[in-house]
Amino acid sequence: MSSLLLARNGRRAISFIGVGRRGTGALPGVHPAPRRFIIDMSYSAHFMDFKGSSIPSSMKKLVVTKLSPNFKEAVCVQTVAVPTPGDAELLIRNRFVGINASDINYSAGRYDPSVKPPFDAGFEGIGEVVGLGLSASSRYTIGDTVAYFGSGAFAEYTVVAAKEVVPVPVVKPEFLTLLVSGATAYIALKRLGDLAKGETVLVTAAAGGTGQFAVQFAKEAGCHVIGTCSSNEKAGFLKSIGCDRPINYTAEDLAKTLRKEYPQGIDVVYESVGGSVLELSVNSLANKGRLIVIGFISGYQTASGIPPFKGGTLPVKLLQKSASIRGFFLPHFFSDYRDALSSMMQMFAKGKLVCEVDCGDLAQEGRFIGLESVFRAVDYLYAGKNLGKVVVEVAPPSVSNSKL
Ligand code: X1H
Repeated sequence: MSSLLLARNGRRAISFIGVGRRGTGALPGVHPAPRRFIIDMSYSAHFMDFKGSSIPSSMKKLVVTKLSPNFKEAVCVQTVAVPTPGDAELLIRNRFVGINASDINYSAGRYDPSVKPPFDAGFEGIGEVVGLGLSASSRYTIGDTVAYFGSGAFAEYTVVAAKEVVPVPVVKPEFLTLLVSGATAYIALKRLGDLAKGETVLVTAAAGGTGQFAVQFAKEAGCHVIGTCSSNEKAGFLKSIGCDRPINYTAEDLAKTLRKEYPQGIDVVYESVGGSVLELSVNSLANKGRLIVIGFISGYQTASGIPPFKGGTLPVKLLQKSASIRGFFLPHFFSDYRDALSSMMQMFAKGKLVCEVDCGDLAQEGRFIGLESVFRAVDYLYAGKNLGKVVVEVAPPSVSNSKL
């Protein structure tokens, strides 16, 4: 416990009162009482270790101040005090944060309509533990490298419950791709896909954050994989990760290609676009086909968040093919999460999983560095420019920690 101190650099006074040998009052022959500290109990739940952490007194974070699917209108950068972790919590210095299409569903208040702004934005981060509560210290210590899936990630520092973090061997953005994007593909295909060897799988937005994983997991299951994308460069990437038939829909007609090359239909669709792409996907299903809705990005920027869908004949279409449409929302599959992550981390360690990261190196204003660039990164994703998972580098690596 001696390395755990009751203070944080420059922010909290060390809260003890020393009694005993202080001063000059000891009488000859009378042994003074041993040095004893009376701890200010108001800090007892917050054993902070600032050894090498150099935590500043204030930090920047992104806060939703007004509900809107327009991220720039909804969110502003605020300078606030660095938060203090509670007993079972960790204070994490974020090194990278992940951008998700759903960041704008969150900023529009769609996750929980009863929650009113202001609230913190961002779903996922990776970085190092720089402070922790007493009971969290049984499993974690300062300098541990961790990733997490939770709210308030768009900040220089985030407090996260210790039970919600995943230890990672190093702070690499590749690990960040697994938390939401990878886990969504892994669990959705495993639980809802019912994939069998030799089946045909269509992945829409296949070169995006989650699509890249769906392609690889469907290949792993022995399926023939078709992937849609918007450029030849992305089609080349899809080929490189094993996609059998990349379709650049800006160069060839998706409906025609599917009709011509897959007359028997598609067994499983991993669908994230919505609207006309969802309609086409439903119409392309094979007998006993399964369509998994993991999102519908084409609607998110609208007021309702829902793209138009001509579903009038849907019951007939599903019945005629004994087909089904299933929705997937990651927090509902909490019990599958740890297994999914450890399996994906092992695959990555063995070089069997590509986790493509797009930090905006080719973006107009360059690499996404610093929290302010979250705005650009969200625009970049919605412009369909990313190849792989969009990641923002919040801060440069800290020199004190070699694992970074
Ligand atoms: C409690 O269940 C949910 C599920 C989804 C609460 C909110 C949502 C949500 O906002 C999402 C969402 C979340 C994750 C994801 O990968 C995709 C989507 S799409 C979506 C949504 C979009 C527009 C709406 O009007 C409602 C939900």
